[in-house]
Amino acid sequence: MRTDTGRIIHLADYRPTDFVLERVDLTFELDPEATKVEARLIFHRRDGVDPAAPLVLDGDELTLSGLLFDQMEMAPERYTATPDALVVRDLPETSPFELTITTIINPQANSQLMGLYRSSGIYCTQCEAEGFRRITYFPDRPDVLAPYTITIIADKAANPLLLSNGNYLGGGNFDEGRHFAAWFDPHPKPAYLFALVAGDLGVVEDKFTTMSGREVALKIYVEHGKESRAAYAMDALKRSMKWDEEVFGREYDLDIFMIVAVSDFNMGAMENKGLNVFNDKYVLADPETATDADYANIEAIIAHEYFHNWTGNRITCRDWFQLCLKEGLTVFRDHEFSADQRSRPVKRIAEVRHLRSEQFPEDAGPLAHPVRPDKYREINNFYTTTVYEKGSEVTRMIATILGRDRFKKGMDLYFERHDGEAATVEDFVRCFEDASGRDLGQFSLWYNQAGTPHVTVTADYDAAAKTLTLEIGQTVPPTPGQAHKKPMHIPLDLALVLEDGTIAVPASVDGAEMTGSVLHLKEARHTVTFTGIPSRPALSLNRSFSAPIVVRYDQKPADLALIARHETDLFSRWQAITDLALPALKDAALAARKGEAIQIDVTFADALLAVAADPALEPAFRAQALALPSEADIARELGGDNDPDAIHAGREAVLTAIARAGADAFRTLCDTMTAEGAYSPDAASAGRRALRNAALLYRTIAEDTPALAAEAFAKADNMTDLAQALTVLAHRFPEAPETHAALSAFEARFAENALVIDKWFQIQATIPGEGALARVMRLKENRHFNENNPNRVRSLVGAFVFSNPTGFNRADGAGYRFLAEEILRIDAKNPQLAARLLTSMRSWRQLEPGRAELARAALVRVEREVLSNDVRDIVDRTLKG
Ligand code: 0A1
Ligand code: ZN
Repeated sequence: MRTDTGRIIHLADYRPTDFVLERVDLTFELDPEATKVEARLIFHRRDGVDPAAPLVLDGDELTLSGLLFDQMEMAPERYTATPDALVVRDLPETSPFELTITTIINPQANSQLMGLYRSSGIYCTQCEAEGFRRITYFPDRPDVLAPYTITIIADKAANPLLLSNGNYLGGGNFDEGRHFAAWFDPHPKPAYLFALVAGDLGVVEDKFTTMSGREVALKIYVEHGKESRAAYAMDALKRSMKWDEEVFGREYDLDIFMIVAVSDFNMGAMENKGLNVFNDKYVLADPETATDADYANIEAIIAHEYFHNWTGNRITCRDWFQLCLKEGLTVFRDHEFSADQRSRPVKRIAEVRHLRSEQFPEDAGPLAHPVRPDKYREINNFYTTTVYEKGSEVTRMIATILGRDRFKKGMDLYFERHDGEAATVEDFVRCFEDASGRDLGQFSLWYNQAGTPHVTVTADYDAAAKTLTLEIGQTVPPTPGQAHKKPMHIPLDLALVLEDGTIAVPASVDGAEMTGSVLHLKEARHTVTFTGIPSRPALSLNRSFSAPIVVRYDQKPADLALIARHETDLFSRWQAITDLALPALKDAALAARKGEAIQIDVTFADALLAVAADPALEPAFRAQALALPSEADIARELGGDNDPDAIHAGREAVLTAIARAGADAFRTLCDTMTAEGAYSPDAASAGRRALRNAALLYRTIAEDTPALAAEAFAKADNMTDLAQALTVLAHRFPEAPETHAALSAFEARFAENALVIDKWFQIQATIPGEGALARVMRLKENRHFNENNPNRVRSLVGAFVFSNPTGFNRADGAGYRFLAEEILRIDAKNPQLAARLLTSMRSWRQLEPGRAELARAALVRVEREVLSNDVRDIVDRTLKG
C-alpha cells in the first residue's frame, strides 16, 4: 500500500520530463503469484536538459529483478532501485538508449485492484491514474506518450484468451503448455491507458462499419454462460459509435474494439485504448435481472468509455490536474448521447437531480475543490462528481454561451489542433475562443473557483411603463483554501411567462448582455431592465439548468403554478413543481424538529397532480414530477442544524398528504400504465413503469397496507417492477410477513447472481430507522457478502452510509462508529474503496450539534489509525475544511 507521505503535488510545479520515451515493448509471463514483466523502453534526453540529470522512473511496491542498458547488464553503481523509484545515472547526452527492466509481481495478492490483479480467475489491469507503476518502473504520467508492443505468455488451458491494446499481431504455441499473443498499439498513449486481460471468457461478437468504410470487429467478453446478457451493451456500443460519427464527426481508429466485464472493479469502467475494462454491473443485463435504471446506466457508461477514445485517448491530459479535460467533456458527450437516445428533458431532470444531490454537497463541504484543482495529495480522490459532473456542466455552459454552431466549430478545432497530444484546460478553452472570437477569460473562473454560485433575484414590474426590472446579485461562497471569489460569467437562461401562458418577448434589454433567451451575468450585481412587457410576468429562471448555480428568488406559488402549467421548457415545469413542494417539506421538517404537530396545506400538490395525470405529457416526465426532493435535498435546503429523523418524518407527512389528495389519480395510473406486450428497456416503456411504480408507492402510503406491493411483487415479470415492489415492502413494512416472504423468495431465486443479490443488500441497507445498523451488521455475515468485492461493499456498506440518512445518522452515533471500523479494515486491503466510503461524512458539519460531535469523534478515530494516503487525505480534509 502507498502509505502517507504527506507530499502535496502542485499544478504550478509542472514541468516536462527530462527524457522522451520513444517506444515501449512489454513481455508478460503470467503466473498467479509471480508474473514476470520485462519492459524494454527506448528513451532519449530531451533537448537542453542537463547532461548529468538522471532518469527517474516511478514504482509502487516494486522489486527490481534485472536491469539492462542497451542489452547489457547495468553496473549497480549506475542505478538505485527502491519500491517506489528507479533512478538511473550516467546516461547518454543525446543518443537514444534502451533500458530493459525486469520485475516480478504478484497479481493474486493485489487486493487494491490497481495494476495487474486477478478477478474471478481472470488476469486484468487497472492503470488509471497511477497503477502502471505497480507493474513496472516507468515514467507514469499522462504526458509521456508512446506506441506499445505487448507480448503475453501464459498457460494455454487456463488462459485461452490473451488480450491487450491495439491490433492483434499474431500468436502461437510456446513451451510447457503455454502460448503467446502479441499486440501492437500504433497510437501513442500514456501508461494509464495500458490494459492486459487474460483468462477464459465467453464472447459476443459483432462488427461496425465506420463512416469511411472500415470494418471494426467488436467483441464483448463476459463469463461463460452470460453471453446473452451482453446483447444490450453491444447494441449500445454500436449506437455510440454511430452517434459519435454523426454528432462529433469522430471515427474509431483500430481494427478491433473490445470490452471485458470483470466482477472486481473499483469504479464503473475504464477506457483503455481498444480494450475497455468494465465493472460487470455496467455490461450485463436482461429483463429478469436488470432494472430500467441498470439499462440506462449501461447505455451511458458504454458510451462514456467509447467516447473517451477521442476525448481522453487521442487527446489526453498533460497532467492529472487536467482530469476534467477528459472527464467533464466526456460526461457532457455521454449526457448528450443519452438525451438523443431517450427523452432530453427527462434526462436533464435526472442529471440535475444527481448534480444537486451529489455535487452540490461536495461543493458546499470540506471536500470542495475546483473543477480543475491546483493541488492534490492523492489523485485517486479527485475522481469526483465535481470533476465529472460539474466539469460537464462547464462544458455545457460553453455550448450555451457560444451557441450550437460555434461550439461545434470549437470542438472540431480542438480535435484538429490537439490530436495526439497531452493537452490542458487552457488549450481547450482557447479553441472555443479562436473558433468564436468570444473572450472566455472570465468564464474560465469556472475551472478554478470552487463552490456553487448563489444568484439572488428580485423583480419589480412597472405596469405604467411596461417594464420589468431585475436586481440580480451573485456570490460564490468561500471554500477550503479560497476565501474570496471573483464574480463569474453565468449564462442564465430565462423566460418571462405571461398570465395567459405565453412567453413575453421584450422590446429591449438593458443592464446585461442577452443572447437569445440567455442573460450573461458577469458582475457581482446587475440591474436589468426589460421593456415592452405587457403585464406582470412570472419569472422562469435558469431554464434547462443553464448554469450549475443556486437561484434565490422569492417566487409566488401562483407564479410557480403558472410556470408548472405553461413553460415550454419542460425542465422548468419540473423545477416549478419541485419549488412548490419545497416549503411544505421544509416546514414539516422544522415542525418535527421542534416536536410540534406537522400541519400540511396540500394545495401545493395541485400542480404536481395535474402534471401526473396529464396524458399529453410523457410518462417518464410525469413520474419525475411525482418524485419529491430527497431527504438529502431537504437537508441541503435547510442548510444546517439538521436532524435526519425530523427531515424524514416531515417528508413522510408530505408524502402522505399527497397520497391522500391524489388517491383517485394514483389508482387510475396503476390501472392504466400497464405494460403493453413483453418487457422492453426502451425509454418510453421505462417511463410507463416509472409512473406506475410511483403511483403504487403513493397508493401504498395512502392505504397503509403491504398488500398492493405484495401483489405487485408476485405479478412482476421484470426486475424493475420486482425490485420496486420489494423496496416498497421492505422500506414501509420491514416487519410484515409479506416482506419476510418476499425477501426470502428474492434471495433464493437470485442466489447465483451476485449483481442481483447486490440489489437485495442495497434495499435492506436503506430501510430507514434505527434498526438499520443491526440489519447491516447481520447482512455482513450473509454468505453472499464478500468484503473483497467492491460491488458487494458498496451495495451494503455504501448504501447504508450514503443512502440511509436516518439509519446512518442514528442519534447515538453508532452509525459513525461502525463506518470508522469499516474504513480502517477495508483500508488495509483497498484504500481507494475505503476513501470513497469515507466521503459519506462530507456534510457532517451540517448536522445538529449532538450528531456532529459524534461524527467528529469517529473521524478522529480514523485519523489516528489510518494507514493509506487515500484515506489520510480524505479524513484530514473532512476534519479541517
Ligand atoms: N477514467 C474512468 C474512471 C476510472 C478512474 C480510475 C479508475 O481506477 C480504479 C478506474 C476508472 C472513467 O471515467 O470511466
Ligand atoms: Zn471517464
